[in-house]
Amino acid sequence: MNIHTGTVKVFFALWPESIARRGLHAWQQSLEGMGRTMRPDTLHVTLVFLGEVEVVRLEALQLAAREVRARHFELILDKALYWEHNRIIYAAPSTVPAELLQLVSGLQCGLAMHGFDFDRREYKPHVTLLRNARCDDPLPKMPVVRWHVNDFAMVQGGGPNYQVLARFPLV
Ligand code: 2AM
Repeated sequence: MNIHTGTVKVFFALWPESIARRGLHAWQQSLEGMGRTMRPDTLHVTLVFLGEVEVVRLEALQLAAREVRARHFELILDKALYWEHNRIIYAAPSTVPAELLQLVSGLQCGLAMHGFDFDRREYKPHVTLLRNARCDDPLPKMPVVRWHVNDFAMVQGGGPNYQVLARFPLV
């Protein structure tokens, strides 16, 4: 917590189950040496990023997220890519499931209705695998990771230490 402002950094994310996490960690191992590897237990897909939120509002934030109704889905991560602008290597789906987009827009609507502000940049689902990466050649092909997404999470922290504060089931 920032003791001066009484705030914590918060975001909503998909937090992988162990099979997907292991698959993503295997990708990280085949990319070793290309950058700083993210701790496997912190791998995630951000849904909505709020940034600093007053600690006294965390309960209201959790209640707002609890009202979101969205369907479970399968997320197929099948490509590793490099973003030069922030020097990360990330895992991404070739096809973004409609349910994922509905979850993000449902969450954004719910948060806005309850007076929370969040980052409104174009949504590009990804899992950051390596930071401070350098990559001149095409990345190796990766074995497909099939992730059964049954819930989403409210997470505190800006890395490297994240804490899952609450989980919300999908229907
Ligand atoms: P990144 O992995 O691409 O950096 C915690 O910081 C998570 O929120 C990370 O997944 C990070 O994405 C994402 N994040 C950080 N700042 C963000 C912002 N301003 N807008 C959207 N997502 C952000």
